[in-house]
Amino acid sequence: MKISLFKASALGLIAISLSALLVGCDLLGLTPPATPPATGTNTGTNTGTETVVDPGTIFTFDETTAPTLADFGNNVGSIATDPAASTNKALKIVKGTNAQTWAGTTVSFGGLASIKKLVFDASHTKMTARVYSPAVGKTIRIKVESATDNTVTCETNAVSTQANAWETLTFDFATAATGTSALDFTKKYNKLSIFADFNVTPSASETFYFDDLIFSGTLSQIHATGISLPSTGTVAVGGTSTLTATFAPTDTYTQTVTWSSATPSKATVNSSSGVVTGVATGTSVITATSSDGSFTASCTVTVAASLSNLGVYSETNTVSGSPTLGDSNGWGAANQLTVNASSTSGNPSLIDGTVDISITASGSTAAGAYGGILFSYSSGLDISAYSSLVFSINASGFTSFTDMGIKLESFTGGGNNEIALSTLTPTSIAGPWKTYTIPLSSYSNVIKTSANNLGFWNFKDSSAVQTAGTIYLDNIYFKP
Ligand SMILES: [Ca+2]
Ligand SMILES: [Ca+2]
Repeated sequence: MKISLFKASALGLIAISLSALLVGCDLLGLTPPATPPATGTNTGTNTGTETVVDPGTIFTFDETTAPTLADFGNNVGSIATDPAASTNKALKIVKGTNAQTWAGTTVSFGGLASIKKLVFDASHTKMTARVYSPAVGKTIRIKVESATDNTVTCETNAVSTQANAWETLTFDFATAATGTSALDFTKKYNKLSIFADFNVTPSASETFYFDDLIFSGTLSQIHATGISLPSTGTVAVGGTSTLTATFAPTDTYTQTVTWSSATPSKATVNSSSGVVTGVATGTSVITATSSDGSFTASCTVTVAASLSNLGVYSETNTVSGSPTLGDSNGWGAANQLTVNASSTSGNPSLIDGTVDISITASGSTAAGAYGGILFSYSSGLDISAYSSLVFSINASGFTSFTDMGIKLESFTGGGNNEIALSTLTPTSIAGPWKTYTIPLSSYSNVIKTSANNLGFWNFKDSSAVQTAGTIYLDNIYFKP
């Protein structure tokens, strides 16, 4: 379940009850903390933004915590054993025949895919890297940029002079590559990407290795000035919700926090992942503490009673909201359907109770043909506390059944999304019945407090033609 924000008025009530609680502590002779962390605010002593650290070495690929690699343009980067020294690790880049000319890999340690800031000045513009190229004459490009502003960039090239052997190449950012921006000493450069055989899509796959990126100047670390959390959130008993701390600035290099719960009898939190688990109804203040600067931020999590499934068409799960079931006959070039909402003809393989829905399509090859069934909630159904839609389908009586759409729609202030069954994997299979679960986050256009239509439609074979056949649907419900 997702954390949801309360309105500001609720925050005021929480602030009042927090002070009342602290007064109560005093009366009992307990000592409240000298400066209790106020809900939704930051405390901390770190006022600096940067400190200069370990000048020079950017990457060795033998760090205790490996850097994060992000490939683009079909580059394939990995941290691999040095082809010439089995105890050394290096960055391996495979550029295949499907790679873009601009394929590359961003290598990072910090927040927003950053590295420590490269402190360029007139006498410190160079970087060296050990390079192991498959051939002489391959252009290697290194791009540095601002992690927070992708218009601030500088790119420079070096060319390999060895084949299948290590050599050290120098990259001088004072000499920007043709057509790229010049280095600007007033700008921040704290993101780095490597491009092998730049501007070429090779006719055969090529493998490069890179190691020991060393900057001629110093590196400085961008420090946190604060962290924040949503002021409030909710989770159900037995449910989970993940809190994420937001760092200021966004490219703070070290974005690690430790989590704690003030009242673990109500809600616990995993100290490293921020996953909150509801234990009992009530509230707990969840606090994040940053490793950089010891900033704290708190979120008051309300633990609500656990919810039951909300049935749409089900005998196992209570149906509420009074949906009306209709079919789409008469919608134009429709595939003619016969819908039987209380069929027992799905026997002997019923999955839920004694009845299911049978939908018999007469088939249509007309252009634009469509058809399906619809559960309608004329006054809107509140599904905001639920996380997924579950349904079971038996398509054994439909020739070459391949796909269908599952559409959810809200009329007021929202829109709709349609999810293709072919994009889903069944969460369980029982005989001819397949059960599917769709996260409600997939229906991003739908106003979850007032959903109006849930449709199952356009049953298609592998040629995307709606052939004649019978589909059974059953046990449709929203799950917390
Ligand atoms: Ca290494
Ligand atoms: Ca049933």
